[in-house]
Amino acid sequence: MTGLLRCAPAPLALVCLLCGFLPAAAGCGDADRNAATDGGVEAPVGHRYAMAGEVLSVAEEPIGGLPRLTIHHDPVPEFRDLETGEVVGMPAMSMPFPLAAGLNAPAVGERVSFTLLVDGGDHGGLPYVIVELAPEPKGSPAS
Ligand SMILES: [Cu+2]
Repeated sequence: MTGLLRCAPAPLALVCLLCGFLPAAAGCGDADRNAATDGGVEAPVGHRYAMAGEVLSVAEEPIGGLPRLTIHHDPVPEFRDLETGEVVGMPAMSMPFPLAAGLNAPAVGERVSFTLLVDGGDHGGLPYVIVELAPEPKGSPAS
């Protein structure tokens, strides 16, 4: 299903409305390791970004079976527009993040570093999911 693999513009457009971040949110970027081809066109599958931010809230109820965090994340300058592949960056902002099964939810107020996988799937209604998460040492600079 190569259509899905193409940076999922539709679901990400929805995210745009929610949190203001560009369809680039996921970043069809340098991290494209699962490229597939569709009539000769590169169709990246999953993109990962190393991100960091402060946990603002943890939803009481899972959404779509996944814990849902709100994180104010640091800027991600390498973010790419999902449709054009152009580096557009994503500024610091607060936005919702589903947490992959098996990961422990952090405490509210904690600074965390995390890996965001954007694969256009359905992770509690969002096309991306945190797949790694760890507390960030206090005083470490935004990365
Ligand atoms: Cu964002």
